[in-house]
Amino acid sequence: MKNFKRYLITSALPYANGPLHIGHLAGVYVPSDIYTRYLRLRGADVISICGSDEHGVPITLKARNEGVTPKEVVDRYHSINKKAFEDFGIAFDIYSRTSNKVHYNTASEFFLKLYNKGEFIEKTTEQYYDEEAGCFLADRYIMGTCPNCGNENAYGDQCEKCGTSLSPNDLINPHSTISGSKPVLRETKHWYLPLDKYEGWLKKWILEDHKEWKTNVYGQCKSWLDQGLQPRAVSRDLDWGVPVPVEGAAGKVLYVWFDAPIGYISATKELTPDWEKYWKDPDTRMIHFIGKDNIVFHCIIFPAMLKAEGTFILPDNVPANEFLNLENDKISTSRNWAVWLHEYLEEFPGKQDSLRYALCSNAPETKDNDFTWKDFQARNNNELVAILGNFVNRTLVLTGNYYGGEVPRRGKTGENDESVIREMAQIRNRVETSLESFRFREALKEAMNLARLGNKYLADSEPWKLVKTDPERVKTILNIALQITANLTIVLEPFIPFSMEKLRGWINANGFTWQDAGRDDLLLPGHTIRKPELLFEKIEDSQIAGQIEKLAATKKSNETAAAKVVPSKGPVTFDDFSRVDIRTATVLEAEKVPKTTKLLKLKIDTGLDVRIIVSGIAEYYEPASLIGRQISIVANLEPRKIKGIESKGMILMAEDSDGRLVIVAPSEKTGNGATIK
Ligand code: B3M
Ligand code: ZN
Repeated sequence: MKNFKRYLITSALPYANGPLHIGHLAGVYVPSDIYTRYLRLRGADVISICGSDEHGVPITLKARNEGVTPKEVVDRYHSINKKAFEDFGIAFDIYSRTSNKVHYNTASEFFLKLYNKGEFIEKTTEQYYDEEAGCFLADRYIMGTCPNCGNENAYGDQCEKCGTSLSPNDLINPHSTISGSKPVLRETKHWYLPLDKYEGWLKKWILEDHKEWKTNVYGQCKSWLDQGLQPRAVSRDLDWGVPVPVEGAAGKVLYVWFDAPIGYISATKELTPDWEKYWKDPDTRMIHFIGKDNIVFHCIIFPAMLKAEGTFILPDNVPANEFLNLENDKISTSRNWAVWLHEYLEEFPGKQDSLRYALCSNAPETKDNDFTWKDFQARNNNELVAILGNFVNRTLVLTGNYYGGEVPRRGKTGENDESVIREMAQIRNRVETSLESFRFREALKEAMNLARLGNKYLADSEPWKLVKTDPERVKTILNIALQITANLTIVLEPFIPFSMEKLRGWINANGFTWQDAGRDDLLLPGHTIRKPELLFEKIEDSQIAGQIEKLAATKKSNETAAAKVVPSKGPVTFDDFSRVDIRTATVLEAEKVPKTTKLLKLKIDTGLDVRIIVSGIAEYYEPASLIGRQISIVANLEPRKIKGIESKGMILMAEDSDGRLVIVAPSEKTGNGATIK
């Protein structure tokens, strides 16, 4: 790998439209913090940048729902989130915000530079407009049916069900999320970044030059690039955001995904007058920590913007994580299905490291993972308390008891002592290799193995028994145990910084660097240590039961709420209804649509004909289980191409409030083509 002079670490700017939860920490901020702390320990020139993303529809929608201004929303959550990061020891050098003046200037200048270089395409197109609310409907202001999977609640920018990225014009039966009305098309002008122009360059830069990127990241990039890139609008008709800084752009702002990544640059400017060396010197290594839903923006769109601008460096790696679930269910702000950081701290005061530890041990690095309270308790009690805490406590207490807190001199060492010293000498290399490849779970495991080694060493050599018969030997054992303890303060610092700070205080040692890890002479004979307190406390069953009950109550209230508020669709005429041709049919063949997770291609006998229908039920039904099964279909729905397959009609399903689908079928067998009325 190239030798870099300095590091620029960025962490995704969270939207300031709600508080932070464990998913944020596990996916983005604990990993970026671990990496930054490690680099700092190495003495590297590193800055860690973050801040609030304060623009975009997520903010204005929240404001509208609460009947307050967007500014009130972002002010509130900016300070809540800034505090939560500080409380959890996420050590950014700056936590800025995209509503700052520096950011407005930086983002406008960036846009203007591209504009003046002729990098944008200016296009007037027809877009949906809400006549009642008097505004264009961008992104999440418009909902409708997903053309890909039939989900009726797809947003104008994305269908959350099948993950397809959409534009409002793709939606079937669109409606405004502001007024609920059916929008009309109106002309409007926007600026587009011609991503297609960068396709060849991006293919080489990512697919050839960055084969080392994590497979989940590389794979997503490849799939985007294989599908071919289209020009992408970088402006929106909204009144909240950075105004488009050119003539004739009244009422238009920069698209939030255009301005937000520029926020990394603005925050650096705010942090240091020397910002250019971090952004423009190719000897800087820039790394973006993000969640998987942000991959395309950080690996394709932002790099294309930077390339178009021409004077900035590009990210060297983008170690995106997958998602964390909570007790087997997707974390969701609207359903309050989350562990909120500020609530955690109220309920487990002072136990930041327990959460950091559990989240890192179980981080969703290669696939989505599940956080459970039981696992959290087990990690705390069986690992932090029983292994690390126990080892440190025994070592420090015995040193206090036997030698008044003075580090004893090592005498003659035997094979077991030597082997422990040899193992310890490997620790730096082991942890470092994992950290450098962004495998933080593995790195933490390696670091904890040193505590395991220490624990076993004490258990095997039993100094508390030997002290009467062989006091010289006990000095050797405790000297080595103290070296292990000192090493732990180095290799565990990136993961559990609060506890390691305490431990450094107890052993009176603050100046170690990463390069010291592995040494067996960190604490010299005669150096004094202090009386320790408990490093970790057990978490009781009753506390865990309390958390589980709280979630059960949330689930229950969501269910009642969902049952109550299934919105009615408003009346249709009998004529309208009878124009829908619903009938029975039988599945003849069923297979998965390649490269999709949700779609099945079904060949069915409708009584009228044999035809193909593509349906989004692959998650709920095995293809083989459907063959021979009777179903109900809308037979006269206009044919539609889905993933290149002509789908003629739609299968009727019942969808519960969790989005689970079941087939609606005649309760007894009837002929194919029987009409349903
Ligand atoms: N605010 C999206 C998110 O929170 C977005 C990240 C911006 S990073 C430049 O998922
Ligand atoms: Zn969809």
